[in-house]
Amino acid sequence: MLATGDAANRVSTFETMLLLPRLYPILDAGCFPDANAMFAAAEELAAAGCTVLQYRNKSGNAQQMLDHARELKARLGANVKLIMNDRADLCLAAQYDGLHVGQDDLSPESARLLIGPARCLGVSTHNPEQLTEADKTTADYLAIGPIFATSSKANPDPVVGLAGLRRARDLTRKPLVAIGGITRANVRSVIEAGADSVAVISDLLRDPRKSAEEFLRVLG
Ligand code: TZP
Ligand code: MG
Repeated sequence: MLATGDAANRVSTFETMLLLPRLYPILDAGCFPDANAMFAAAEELAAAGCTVLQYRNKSGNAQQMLDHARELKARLGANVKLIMNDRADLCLAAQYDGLHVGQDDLSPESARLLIGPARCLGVSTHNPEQLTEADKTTADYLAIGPIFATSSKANPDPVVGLAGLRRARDLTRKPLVAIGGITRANVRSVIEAGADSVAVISDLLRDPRKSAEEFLRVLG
């Protein structure tokens, strides 16, 4: 286990950069009519070349979430790394590659105690103060958002905009994921403002394979 003082040594490790490609799709169970539609979308995203997916479910119970998580892992195989949203317990039970926590979840250090040093840990932030705090932890990457208005999140924090993203870029050397309202039409501006990666829900829902291929083309 790394001591807190070693957090800086985890910054931009080769492993994290490999794990964190430019496109970071989030599979939000609430955006699909049923689980099979979500599994099919996941397979389409993998076929398009996505190598990391986050599983997010704000309304399922633990057993439903674990069943979904295991099915995603079984269908996608070892070439797609899987990140569990919110739940360290389900990250471990489903043997996922990483965990993503927000400001109302376990603290990054508590999450790290549970998932251990080898799994990837991401932390959501919404303003410079939160980002600066998260930067001091053993998080492997930080997320900042919403960059633009989003309808995929209940009670979203205020939009940070591209100016907020540029400021966030100046505050951390950790890999930075931009999230919130990112589409094929605006993704280039998000990368130019300093994001290493973009997390996307809604602009991957309709024809996931084609949409992901178009994102990946723009992202180079
Ligand atoms: N956190 C900040 S914005 C957001 C989350 C989970 C939702 C992003 O979804 P979309 O549809 O890409 O705006
Ligand atoms: Mg959360």
